[in-house]
Amino acid sequence: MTTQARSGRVLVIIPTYNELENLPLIVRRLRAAEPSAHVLVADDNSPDGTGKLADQLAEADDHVHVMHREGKQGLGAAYIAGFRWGLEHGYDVLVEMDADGSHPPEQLPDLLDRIEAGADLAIGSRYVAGGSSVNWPKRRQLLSKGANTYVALALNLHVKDSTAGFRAFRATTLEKIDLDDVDSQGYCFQVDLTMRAIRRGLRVDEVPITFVEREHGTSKMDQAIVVEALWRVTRWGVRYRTTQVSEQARRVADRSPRRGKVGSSPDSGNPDAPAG
Ligand SMILES: Nc1nc2c(ncn2[C@@H]2O[C@H](COP(=O)(O)OP(=O)(O)OP(=O)(O)O)[C@@H](O)[C@H]2O)c(=O)[nH]1
Ligand SMILES: [Mg+2]
Repeated sequence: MTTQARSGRVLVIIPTYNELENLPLIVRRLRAAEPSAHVLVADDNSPDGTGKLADQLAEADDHVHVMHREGKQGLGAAYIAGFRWGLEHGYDVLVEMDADGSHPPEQLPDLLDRIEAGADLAIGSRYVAGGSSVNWPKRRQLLSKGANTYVALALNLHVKDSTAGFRAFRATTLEKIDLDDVDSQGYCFQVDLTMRAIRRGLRVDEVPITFVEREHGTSKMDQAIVVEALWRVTRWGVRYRTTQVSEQARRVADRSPRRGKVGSSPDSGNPDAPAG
């Protein structure tokens, strides 16, 4: 897909924690792939000096910006801070992209094209036709596929790769999904935002991407991230199903001629407010 003139301003947010080797490579590729896009590096005071390197990149290129954060607070918190910065600065499309090369910047134009075609959220998906994972260990593939199957069943999302972290949001999408009460991280952060978009009736499209295992640096993925995802998704799933059942019961009761009308609470039918 060729890069075309964009109808809105695009900000690509790259969260970093110890990505010294990867950051210059990814920024260079990104600037070549989508030259009009701006970049915001959201660094959590990386001990390896990634933040300083980001400053040097920003000095040399007016399309690169840096947000220095106090310490490691998780991927989700870094993205939320980056989204807020982007919304305050008037960007129309905000993109999530890892620094480690797993999300090929050369495929960003495909995501942006999908936004221009009307999507409110475009997800770079490994699990739609044409998508794939390269060099990913079997164990990680199984975990990812298992997580996506569980999420799809528990939350009824109809998205094949709801944990994917390469995605483009319209600014209006982020404004509609109450960033204030998103406090999930890692895998779960991505599921959370996907769910919020879908429950609000927004258009979520999946675009095939080739996910590539990182070559430099180390993964920040750990057991705590998996456990968090499991318990939060289970809680959201129970809440979603409970709301569905009570909605169904209310509809049946409303239709019954013998019973009086069952009162409805103001927030009934609103399964979209994931708690915690
Ligand atoms: N600012 C910030 N960035 C983070 C944090 N944790 C991870 N990142 C960045 O988020 C991106 C994804 O992290 P990875 O460690 O690659 O995790 P992952 O992609 O889920 O897992 P792998 O598939 O093992 O690479 C990378 O750019 C990291 O540097 C954090 O606490 N703060
Ligand atoms: Mg990674």
